[in-house]
Amino acid sequence: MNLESQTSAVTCERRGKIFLVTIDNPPVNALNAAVRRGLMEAIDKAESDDQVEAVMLIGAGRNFIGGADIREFGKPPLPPSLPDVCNRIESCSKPVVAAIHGAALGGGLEVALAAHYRLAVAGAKLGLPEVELGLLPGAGGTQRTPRLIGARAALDLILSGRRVDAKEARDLGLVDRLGASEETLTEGLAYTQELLALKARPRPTREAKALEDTAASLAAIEDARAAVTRKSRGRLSPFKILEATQAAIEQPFAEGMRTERRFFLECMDSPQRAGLVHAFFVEREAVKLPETRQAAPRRIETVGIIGGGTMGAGIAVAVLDAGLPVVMIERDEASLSRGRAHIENVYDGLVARRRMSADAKSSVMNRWRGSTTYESLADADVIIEAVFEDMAVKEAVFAQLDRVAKPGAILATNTSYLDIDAIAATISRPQDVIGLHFFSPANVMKLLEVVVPKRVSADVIATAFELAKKLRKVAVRAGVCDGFIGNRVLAVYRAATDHMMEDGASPYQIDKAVRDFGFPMGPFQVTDLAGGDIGWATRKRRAATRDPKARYVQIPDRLCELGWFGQKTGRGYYRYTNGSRVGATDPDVQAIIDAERRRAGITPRSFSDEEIIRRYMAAMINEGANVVHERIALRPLDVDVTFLHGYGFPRFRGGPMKYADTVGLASVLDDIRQFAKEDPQFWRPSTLLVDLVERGANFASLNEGTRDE
Ligand code: 3H9
Repeated sequence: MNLESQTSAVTCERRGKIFLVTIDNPPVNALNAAVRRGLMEAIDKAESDDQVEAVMLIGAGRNFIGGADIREFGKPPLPPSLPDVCNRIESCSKPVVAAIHGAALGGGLEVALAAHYRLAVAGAKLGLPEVELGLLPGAGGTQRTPRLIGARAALDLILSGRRVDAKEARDLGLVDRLGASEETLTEGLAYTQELLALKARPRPTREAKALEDTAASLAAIEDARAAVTRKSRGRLSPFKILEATQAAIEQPFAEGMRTERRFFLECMDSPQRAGLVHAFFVEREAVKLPETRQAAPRRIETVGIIGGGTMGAGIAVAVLDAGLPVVMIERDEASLSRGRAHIENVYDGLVARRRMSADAKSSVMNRWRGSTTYESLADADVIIEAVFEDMAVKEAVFAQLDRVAKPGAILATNTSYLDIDAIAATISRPQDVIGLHFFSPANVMKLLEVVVPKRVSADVIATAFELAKKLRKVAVRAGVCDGFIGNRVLAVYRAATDHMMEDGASPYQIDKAVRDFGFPMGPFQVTDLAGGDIGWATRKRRAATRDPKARYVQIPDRLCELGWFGQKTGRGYYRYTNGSRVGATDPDVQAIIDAERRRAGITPRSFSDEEIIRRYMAAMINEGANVVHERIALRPLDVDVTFLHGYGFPRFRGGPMKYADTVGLASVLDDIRQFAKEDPQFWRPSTLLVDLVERGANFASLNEGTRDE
């Protein structure tokens, strides 16, 4: 018999003695106010219906429940709260079963944990990923999970945010039963029938006993605290997770729930939460573009790669990992076998670390084919060139591609600064030419700048985004200019960094200030890692066109002239002894800096860490604004995503443009105007920044379609 449903987000139906409650709130069944209300009412109904003996919760569509509704964060809370809903489910006088498929994440898993019995089918993903959003599980997750599976396992889940599959969930004790098939409804109903036949009673998780060994539980907290202190310095929610879990050990359930709530609200109010939620949404917004909306992608079944150097091999690994076949072209057999060796090296590393079997490696390598003739690319749907960064070399490659590629094949260049409009103009099919700017190592780095020349067709752009998805990359649309979004902005804040070094801050102080801000490495450590010779080559290339009035710091050139290119030569800004990858400060570098200051007639002054960050960020934000103003980035969010995934920008700050909104654009502009008094040539406020400040607006207002607070 069908019952009237309470809300369309939660529908109820009686199946014999079982009250079937379906959460149906596309796309991921997030627990918005309507779902919460619906769940409350469903339990009330089940309880008051004499014919009902058990309740079963299930999700419609591809997931059980994707979590609390992130779009409600930062808005006034609407009753009932999720902890109240979970408590209501747990206190139901009839057994409640959660039948889980797809995602049961965050609040979704908390709902399942409030049920009395849990079944999961293959393909289910269970987890408490709140920490990724700067939160802690706030609907009993920190109280019920450790009671159910013990403090150590619970902390591992909650602090990592990792998702576990159905089998691991069963092994951990998070679920009681694995479905024999993927038919969640059938499996769930059969399990509930079985429980009824056994006269199973409600079994509140709050009464579970996994925390009984208090000493062992507290030891787990201390171990986790040591790891958090090491890895998550400056972050709020991991520390609050520790405290809330400790409360589960030391406090009665109801008091522990109040403690959890207090910490949850504290995290909710933090700028870190706002930054992380911003990052979550902008990653999804970045792929929503006029072109991806209007055009369907072309087919991608085979990828051709020209060049087997570090970049070409890295791209090949990314493509092979996505399950696609690769045809690699090199100029001769020797270069081809070097290319193959580069790829095999990556997989051999995985095999050595037991992250891949030898069989899996050979089956991946079976998808790789090498050739020294362009004709072998005749069947490729996408061809990516990763040859030497030189216009004449690239043009020669594109002439060959024009000759051999099949009609409709996408011809991509991995250039990091060359004019792609000019490359496209040299062949007969400019509509098929696009930039795919991978970051090194290309099989590891998440960012892919999709660089859009003027004449490219919309379906090529859509295909590039589709390819990025297959490669599990985060793609950002960028326009053509020297450096596109990322490297163009980098060049500016890197110059500001060199100015500070020449004016009196040591590279070591700057690196530390930048790390303390949240970057994994400072700018000089990055230079040492990437190789100082790369920037040196760029500087030489630009020397002829550099504005003679622009300030030019020569310290990096002095180091390069000595052959100090960083880690690979054992010396750079730091000294690397015995192959160490951790550098030591170097008095010789300091002496070179001192000499350069004297040569430039600069009396060094001291910088506070705070001033270093203000200058570093002002330079980044100002050029980010220029990039948006010139439509190299369509929206500020594209700059944010670029920096989050290609440049180690601290995710909890949301990206440079979000950070600018957080500190206030007027204050950033004030800083720039202040700095301009010493160097008006370098510090020129972006027209867009000035305009936004005059209008009292922020960057978020330009992120049409995103949900910033
Ligand atoms: C929490 O639960 C707090 C509680 O402990 C305490 C409360 C008191 N809300 O990723 P997709 C949207 S914190 C609102 O492309 P997929 C997403 O923006 C939450 N919207 O799909 C996108 O919208 P659009 C803990 C959400 O199939 C669309 O759904 N939970 C939410 O690749 C499709 O998303 C999490 O952190 C949400 N919770 O992956 C889980 N989730 O189409 C976060 C998604 O307009 N979510 N959307 O761009 C995920 O991990 C994935 O989205 C999921 C689906 C695996 C669920």
